[in-house]
Amino acid sequence: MNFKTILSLALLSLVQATSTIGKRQDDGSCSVRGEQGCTQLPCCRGLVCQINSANQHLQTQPTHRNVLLSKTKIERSSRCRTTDYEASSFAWPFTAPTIAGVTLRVNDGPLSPCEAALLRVSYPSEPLDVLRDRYNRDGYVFLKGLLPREDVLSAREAYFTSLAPSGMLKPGTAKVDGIFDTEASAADFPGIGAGSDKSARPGSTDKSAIFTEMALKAHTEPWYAGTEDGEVTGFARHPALYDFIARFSGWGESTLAVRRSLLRNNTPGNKAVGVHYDQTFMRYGEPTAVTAWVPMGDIRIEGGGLIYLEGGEALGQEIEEDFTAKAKAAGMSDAEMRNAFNANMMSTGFLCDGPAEFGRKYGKRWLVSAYEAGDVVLHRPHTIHASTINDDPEARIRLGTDLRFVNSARQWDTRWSNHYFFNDGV
Ligand SMILES: O=C(O)CCC(=O)C(=O)O
Ligand SMILES: [Fe+2]
Repeated sequence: MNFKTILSLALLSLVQATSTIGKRQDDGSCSVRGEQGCTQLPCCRGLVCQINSANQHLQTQPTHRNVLLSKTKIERSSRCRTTDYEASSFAWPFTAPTIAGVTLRVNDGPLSPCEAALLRVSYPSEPLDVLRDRYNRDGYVFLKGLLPREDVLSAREAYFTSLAPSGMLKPGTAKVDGIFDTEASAADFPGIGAGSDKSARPGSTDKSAIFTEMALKAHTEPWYAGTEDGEVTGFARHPALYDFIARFSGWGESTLAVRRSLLRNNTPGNKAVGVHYDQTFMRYGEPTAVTAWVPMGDIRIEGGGLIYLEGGEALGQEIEEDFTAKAKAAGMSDAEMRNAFNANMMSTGFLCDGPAEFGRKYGKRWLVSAYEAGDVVLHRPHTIHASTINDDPEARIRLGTDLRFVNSARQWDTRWSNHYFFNDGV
């Protein structure tokens, strides 16, 4: 080898050493170095991922046209390559839609195609053992058509009938459709439970105070909560759901539907629920509660439905164990430990507000779906989930409720025995 060859080989290795961003790792993810440090990014099979300098994927929708902040392009071939481009060449529409031809947005931006996949579908008619195995393995079981569609739609209609005086619905539309009046300000119709500290009343406008009062009242109306004398059962106590959970959990008559629940309006233009697992909010009980997430109406894939982190149950457990080990090492009592757990989270109890950043950090995809009235997803106490921003093309308001079930023969978090009210501290 002559001197010239040695010099060019040395230069080549120097170039490679300084351009290792986007290099494929053994587990198939890319290591990406941005201004905020090194983040794991799942590589896209045959697709182009684009990130800005904060490692966020570029927006893809015309209404959210973005100015590019960085010049990095990552492609997947046998290994990831990086190339520099002029900022101007990155204007919309470069990024491929997330899934099924649409772009899904979360609180911290859009998800790229390599960051999402579909939820696994199950049917209530499948053997219970199969469904339980799936629930334990995946951390969730997505049951198509568990509830009669017409019951779900009547509950939806009742909700929007009582909320209509708030001015949230588009004039001339049917209540059951729950179409948001896009002439109105989204800030006046903030999402219940979408990230207010210690369950504080969300919103800051005068109109939002009126809306949230009405939205709160819906939680105790007979159509939803039933009546104490049992004359009216109420949607939250739907026997088809209760009976299924009693059999599925094996708790039988000890199965208790806890009273506290949140009727969540995910209105177009608002923030969605951040990344969390439910045990954070049920810390005074054993980690055995079952959450039933019940979409109240049809939800398009981009309509603001719940999303689950793939393999997120094991990660939730790891996070919990990590907290426990640290708290024990610090010699904390059980009560101190509970407070410390929540001190590790955000003040809302969320692990993080932004699902995109969270998924990239752990190199995991978000599992997404469209939902139909009658579907129910059951999830475990440590299953990590969040929701997407509601970008429904018709501005359909995403309504859902999360109903929780415990084994009353065991220790459970009795703070959940009251109806939800603002600042209830749970
Ligand atoms: O409906 C939502 O956006 C959040 C629901 C949730 O976190 C749950 O069901 O546990
Ligand atoms: Fe949750």
